[in-house]
Amino acid sequence: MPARGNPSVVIFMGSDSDWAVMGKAAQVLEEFGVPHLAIVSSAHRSHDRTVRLAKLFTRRGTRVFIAGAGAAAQLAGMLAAVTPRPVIGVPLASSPLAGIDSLLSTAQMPSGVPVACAAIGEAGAKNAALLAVQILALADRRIEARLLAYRESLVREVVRTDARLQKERRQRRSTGRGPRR
Ligand code: RP5
Repeated sequence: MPARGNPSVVIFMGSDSDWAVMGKAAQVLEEFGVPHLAIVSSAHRSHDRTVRLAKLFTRRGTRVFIAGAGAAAQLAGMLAAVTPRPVIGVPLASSPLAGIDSLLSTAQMPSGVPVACAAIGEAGAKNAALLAVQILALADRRIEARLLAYRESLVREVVRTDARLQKERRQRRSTGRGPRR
């Protein structure tokens, strides 16, 4: 059982085949310097172990759980049922239904046991990690400062890409080739 340490965030995955996408969540947490663990444990194939691990990490002080799963994705809901900590679900497009199945399975929790549901796939994995960082930032000024710096970097990136577009358009107009976009 991967029970070492006191990670602030634990990422659960239903299968190791989910890692290609869920690794993006781990990467974001790494970038923000958030102690985390990534664990393969299925809601269906290893339900007792999944519940035991969720309870163990709750006792150890894990603040947020992230659950990435595809198909009939019960993983996030199962974690939410056994921990009072926030659970963020990431629906994965690993079945012939391309994530619509896991989106509905993750989002449609009955009243009383909430799961925060991110977008399908890679954007959802990254956003789940960012949302976890935002939750941690409520009680950690250093993480909040990193988050604000990250947000500023997003603005700079938009300004940079807009400046590139404006320059391209000016050049096209001045060479008489007309705007392409
Ligand atoms: C889900 O079934 C997993 O989360 C995964 O997305 C999907 C397929 O799992 P594998 O058959 O690749 O192990 O439970």
